[in-house]
Parts: sequence; structure tokens; C-alpha cells
Amino acid sequence: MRTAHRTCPLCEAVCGLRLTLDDTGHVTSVKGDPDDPFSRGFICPKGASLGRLDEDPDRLRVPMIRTGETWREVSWQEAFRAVEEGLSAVIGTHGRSALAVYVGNPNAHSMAGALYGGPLIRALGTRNVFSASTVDQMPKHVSCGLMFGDPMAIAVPDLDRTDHLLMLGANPLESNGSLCTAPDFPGRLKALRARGGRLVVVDPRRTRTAALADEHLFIRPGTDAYLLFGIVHTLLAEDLTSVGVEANGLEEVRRLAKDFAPEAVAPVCGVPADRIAGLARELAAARTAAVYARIGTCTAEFGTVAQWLVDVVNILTGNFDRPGGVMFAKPATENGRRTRPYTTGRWHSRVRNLPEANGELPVATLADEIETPGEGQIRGLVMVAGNPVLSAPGGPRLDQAFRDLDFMVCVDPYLNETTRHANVILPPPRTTQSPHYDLTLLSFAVRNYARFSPPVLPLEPGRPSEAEILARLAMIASGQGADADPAALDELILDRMLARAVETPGSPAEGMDPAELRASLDGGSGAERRLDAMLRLGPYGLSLAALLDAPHGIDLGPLEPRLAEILRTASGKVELAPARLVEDVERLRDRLEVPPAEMVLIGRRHLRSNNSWLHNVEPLVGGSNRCTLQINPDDVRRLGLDGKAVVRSAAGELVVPLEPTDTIMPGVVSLPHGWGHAGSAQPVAAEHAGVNANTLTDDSVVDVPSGNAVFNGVPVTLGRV
Ligand SMILES: Nc1nc2c(c(=O)[nH]1)N[C@H]1C(S)=C(S)[C@@H](COP(=O)(O)OP(=O)(O)OC[C@H]3O[C@@H](n4cnc5c(=O)[nH]c(N)nc54)[C@H](O)[C@@H]3O)O[C@H]1N2
Ligand SMILES: Nc1nc2c(c(=O)[nH]1)N[C@H]1C(S)=C(S)[C@@H](COP(=O)(O)OP(=O)(O)OC[C@H]3O[C@@H](n4cnc5c(=O)[nH]c(N)nc54)[C@H](O)[C@@H]3O)O[C@H]1N2
Ligand code: SF4
Ligand SMILES: [Mo]
Repeated sequence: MRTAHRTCPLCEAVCGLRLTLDDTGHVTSVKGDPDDPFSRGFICPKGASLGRLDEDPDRLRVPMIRTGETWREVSWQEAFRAVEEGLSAVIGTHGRSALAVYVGNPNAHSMAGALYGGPLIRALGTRNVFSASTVDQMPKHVSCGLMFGDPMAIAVPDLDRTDHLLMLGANPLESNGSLCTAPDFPGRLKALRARGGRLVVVDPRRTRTAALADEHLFIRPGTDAYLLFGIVHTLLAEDLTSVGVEANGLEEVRRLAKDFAPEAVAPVCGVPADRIAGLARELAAARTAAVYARIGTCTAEFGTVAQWLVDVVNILTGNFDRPGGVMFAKPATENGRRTRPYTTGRWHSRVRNLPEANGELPVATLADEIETPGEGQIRGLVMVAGNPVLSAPGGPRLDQAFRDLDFMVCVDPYLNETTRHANVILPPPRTTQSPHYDLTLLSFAVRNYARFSPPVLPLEPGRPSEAEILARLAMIASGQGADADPAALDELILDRMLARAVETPGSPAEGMDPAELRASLDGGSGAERRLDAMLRLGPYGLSLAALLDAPHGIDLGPLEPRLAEILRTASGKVELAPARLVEDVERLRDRLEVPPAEMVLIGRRHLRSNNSWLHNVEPLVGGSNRCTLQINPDDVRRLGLDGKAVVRSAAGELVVPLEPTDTIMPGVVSLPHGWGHAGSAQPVAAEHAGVNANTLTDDSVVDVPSGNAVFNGVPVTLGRV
């Protein structure tokens, strides 16, 4: 028996875990790590099942090659050679513009994804770059990019100190938080209330988070931008503002807000006008307050405008970049933030002319780019940790489109709805065999913190780590062949990083000898050595060795004001009214006149689920974790439904079991995404198949400034089966 401590990679809460393993390496128990200064022993059912997931017998252990419908296990060498052949054929015949890459959500949770995703994308040399960001948080990146000059400059609510939290479109009691890294989010919310603070939740469903709040307000899906504009209008009309940061554009915001008085927006969003004004007055009156909005407000038709208005409210009430308001984390690996001011639309998608954002094109147009013939049509696809057949709008269309590709390679531990279309699958090793550091999520933490988890179990001989798999893919894509040594890529990247650091004024390495620095780096792999370099060059002067000495993690203190360091706008000030967003207000204003759909669809998350890929873990499926359509009992009666219903949208139709509940507002139905495993090669998932919610979501509709998919507020009709 032995104990190992590591960070849970399954959601954004980064909980510390304590694993017990027997001498065969079998994980016998997983508990919360009581000595982790950030998570203090918190764990959820997913974390507790990490051993089951890690040891899932249906995980792929060796690479797979498909010929027609037949899969065979192959050696790593054969697999990489097949990738080289497949990619070279596409490049040779159609050029690099026929290549595409999709990086999915787990890349945000893995060291390999964070360190090798960028190099892989650059090596592919294509503008067909897609990721789960455009079915998720791209609106936040775009609004922060335009307001602060850096798309990663995302301020998080100072959960542990705020006196008043207004939360829209988030349900951290199920999701455990997002773009707000906060282990034991539920406990932190309870602590907020226990210290006399106030929590207000805005959601079309009375969620478990809403049940914990002082007040819950139903909102008609897709209308948060109106509600937020009503708040901005009140703050300005009643002179309740106390802007504490240097900002341009206040007069422009005042002009725009004129049309969005609470009385004007109340009929659209379904929140009474006096409550909208009340929300504004409470935010202004609170000693400190934070507005936090998440997925429900992002994956909506006015996602970017809503994200922008969240920060406008935080700024107008004087709560931006100050304790108790919203603040920026300072991660231990931060160095060399972007210097050029942010812009979007540097290029456009070929078929629908949708603008690039963050160097990516919208997933909502991936199927168009595969299906539409012509120069630049996608013929080859590299997929890393994604399942867009279940996660992207119009998923079934992608399911068809993937069949027509000339070549597809997936890096994924499972044979699933998406990877079944691959020609080659390269499975990463188990979590317990992989090093872990949260390069991405700690940028959004509510307390500064660092924790490194070395691998608990060794790799089988000859088996590459996920870092090596991605490095080899990058080297193949750049023409260095299937047998190139992946370590060369790390060396190249380290050379560049250190050369830049020694020349950067103020860097801890300024004026040092890069070769000496290089020789002093620790780590059992190129990935670890790169992490060591990033830590040493980071703001706390940490190192891999220091983190190995602190297996429970290091608390780096509460967040501190740092807007001046963060700002990257051309003006050097916060831009309160960026032109691209002002433009989109026109669209918002026009929509005030359009009568709302009678019935709309939204999504939801369940504590024991994780997008599409935990449904093969027996203890996590079943019970209340089911793919049902939540519907208000009044709607069931009104429509004469019974048991099941046919749901139709502009994109498709589904038959779904109904779950009548008065926790959802009338006129709204909710279906979770990530299901639809009928016929899956994963037997447990197949038994709990559910249906693919993205059959109903429409890839022709996007949030205009970001190109983000729209999952909430999808017009549907319901009928008897
Ligand atoms: N257990 C679990 N945890 C997860 C995941 C998971 O699948 N399962 N997924 C992870 C991922 S990828 C993400 S991005 C995060 C997301 O984390 P959260 O943003 O907290 O996501 P949800 O739990 O889906 O909560 C979104 C809420 O928005 C509400 N909503 C829907 N439409 C609207 C609207 O128009 N306006 C408003 N105001 N509310 C609306 C929904 O009813 C729902 O309660 O969770 C992460 N954590
Ligand atoms: N209707 C609707 N659709 C949605 C949403 C919604 O709210 N409603 N939410 C959206 C959101 S927020 C997100 S983030 C997306 C997620 O969209 P995706 O990222 O496309 O989908 P996931 O289901 O997270 O699939 C992750 C894949 O990665 C694999 N995987 C897991 N761990 C690893 C690993 O360590 N390495 C590698 N290489 N692979 C791994 C899994 O087997 C799985 O195939 O879904 C979006 N889709
Ligand atoms: S809350 Fe998230 S990080 Fe914590 S144990 Fe659960 S899945 Fe893991
Ligand atoms: Mo997400």
C-alpha cells in the first residue's frame, strides 16, 4: 500500500486528491487531500471515481488503425508512420490549407495540451484551427481582449471576500465552477452567506445553486445582455457609479444604455423592471460586489455583449480590480504576456466568412468547411481530446462530414462517437501515469496557488507520454518524419524561451547565460523541464524542485490589484466601449422588437457528468444523472404530453423522456449535452445512451463578434410521440 497526492484533472476546481494504491498499482481509494491549502479536503463524486476512470478496461491501451469498419491494434511506430503517410498525402495533394485541427476541453486540464497544443497548431500551418473555446468561453475572451487588450485578462469574482455576488448562467453546485477556479465552490458560497454576504442567482432553472441563494430570479434564456443593460442603464440614470479605473468610452456607454431602461428590457427577459433596477441599486450599495456570469450567458446569441456588460457593471460600481470585487489571478508560470493590442477578424472562414478570434475559427462552421468543395476544403483533421459529434452544434452533421475526410487522426483514450471516424487513434496514458500542472486554470483562480503532481505510476516500456505523442505529431506535421526525436522540440522551445528571457528587462533571468540556465533545469521529461523554466521565470521564482517539496501545493496568497500590469490596450486605459461591441448593440436593439419564441431549449450539467466522456464509469451514471428533458408541469398539461415528447428545432428532431419539474420556468425546456451513445464501443455508456442534444442546436446561428455557438435559447416545438 502507498499514498500519492495529486491534482484532480476532471474539472476546473483543481482539488487536491489523496490516492491509495496497492503494490500492483491498483488505486484502492481516492479521498480529498486535507493538507491542500486551496481545496482543504474537498472532493466530489467525480474525483472519488478517478481510480475507476483511470482503470476503465474500455480505455484504449495501444494505438488503433481503422481499415473500413475494422480496427486493429498496432505498434506506436506503425501508428506514427500511418499518420505521416496520411498527413503527407493530404498536404501533397491539397496543400496545408486542407488540414484542420480541433482541440477539445481536456486540453485545458492537461500539461501536455497546454505545452504542445500551440506548437502542434503552428506545425500544421493551417488557419483551420478549431477548439472547444467556440462552444464555450470565446465571448469572454473577445470581450476581455477588446476591453483590456488581452483575451486571457479575465477577472474572477473575489469569492472569499465579496459582500455581494450576482451570478448569472452558472451552476457551480453541479459544475464546481468555471472561469473561476475555486475548489469547494459550494463551501465558499455558504461562507459568503455565513459572513452576512448576499448571493443572487439568475437562471431559467431553480438550480441547487439558486436554492442556496438569498434570491433567485428566473430569466428568459438568451436575454442576459438585456438584463445587464438594464442594470447599466439604472446605474447611470440614478448616478450610482463610482468608476475606479482609468477608462475610455463612458459617454458612449451612456448613449447606448439609453434604449435599455428596465421597463424596456423587462418584457424581453422576463425579470420585473423594479427588480432589475433593484439589482443595480444593491450592487452599487454593497460594500463590495461582484458580477459573475458563465456558460448560460456565453453560449447565447448575444454572448459577447453579455460578457462585456458584466465587466462594465463591475467597473461602473467600482468593483473592478479590488478586493471583494472581481480581480486577476497571478499564476506562478506567468511570463511574457502578449504585447500587441488585441483584435479579431484578422482572417475569415472560407465558406461563411466568419471572423477569426484568438487565432481560431468557429466550430459552428467546421462542417461547412469539410463539406463545401473548392480550394481550402478541409480534407485532413487532427483531433486532440475532443468529441464534437456530441459537443458541437449540429453534431449529427459533423458525424456525416467526418466520414468524408481523406484522413483523420485522434489523440484520445476512447473509441467514441467522434474517434470512430479516425484512421488512427493514439491513446494517451492514464492520468496516474502523467505529470500534472494546471498551466491554464490557475490563471483564473480565486487565490494564487501552485501545485505539481508527478506521475504516480511509470509508463509501460515503449509507451509515449501524451506530451511525446503531441510533440511527435507536431514534428510529423512540420515534415520531420515519424521517427524524429520528440525531445528536439522541447530543446528548441527551451532555447527560444531562455534566449528571450535573458534579454528581457526585469526578467529574473536578465543578463544570465542561457546555457547555464539550461543546464540547471530539473525534470524527468522535456515537458517537466519546460515547466521548471516557466516557474523559475515566473513572478514567484518557484521551481519544479520547490513544488516537488510541497506535494500538497503552495498557497501564494489572496489576489491583489494588478490591472496596470495586465492592461494591453493601445490607449493604456480600459476600453469601455470597443467599436466591435458597440456595433453589435445594434443587433441587440433590433431584437427588442422581435416577439420571443413560445418554447426554447437550454442545457444543464449534472454533478456526476463531464461533457461527453464520463458515461462509461458505472458509479457515475444512472440515478438523477440522466438524459431527460426538464419541462414545467404547466407546459406538459398545456401541450397534452405524456412520458415522452418529440422535440423539433430548425436543425433536427429528437424523442426524449420528459422530466416534469417546477424548478424550470414555463416556456423553457432543458436537455443536458454529451449524451447519445447508442451503439458505442463503451458498454456502460451504450447502456445509458441518452440522445445527442446537439441534434437540436443550430450551427447556422452564432454570437456574431465571437462566432461562438448558441446552445441556450434555441427555439423548439414539442409534440406527442
Ligand atoms: N459536473 C460537471 N461539471 C462540469 C462540466 C460537466 O459537464 N459536468 N463541464 C465543465 C465545463 S466544460 C464547463 S464550461 C463548466 C460550465 O460551468 P457552469 O457555467 O456553471 O455550467 P452549468 O452547470 O451548465 O450552469 C449553467 C447554468 O446556466 C443556466 N442557463 C441556461 N441558459 C441561460 C440563460 O440564457 N441565462 C442564464 N442566466 N442562465 C442560463 C442553466 O440553467 C444552468 O443552470 O462546467 C465544467 N464542470
Ligand atoms: N448543447 C450543448 N453543447 C455543449 C455544451 C452545452 O452546454 N450545451 N457545452 C460545451 C462546452 S462548455 C464544452 S467545453 C464542450 C466540450 O467539447 P469537447 O471538448 O469536444 O468534448 P468533451 O466531451 O469534453 O470530449 C473530450 C474528449 O477528450 C477525451 N479525453 C479525456 N481526457 C483526455 C486526455 O487526458 N487526453 C486526451 N488526448 N483526450 C482526453 C475524451 O475521451 C473525449 O473524447 O462541449 C460543448 N457542448
Ligand atoms: S470538484 Fe472537480 S476537481 Fe474537485 S474532485 Fe470534483 S471533479 Fe475533481
Ligand atoms: Mo466548457
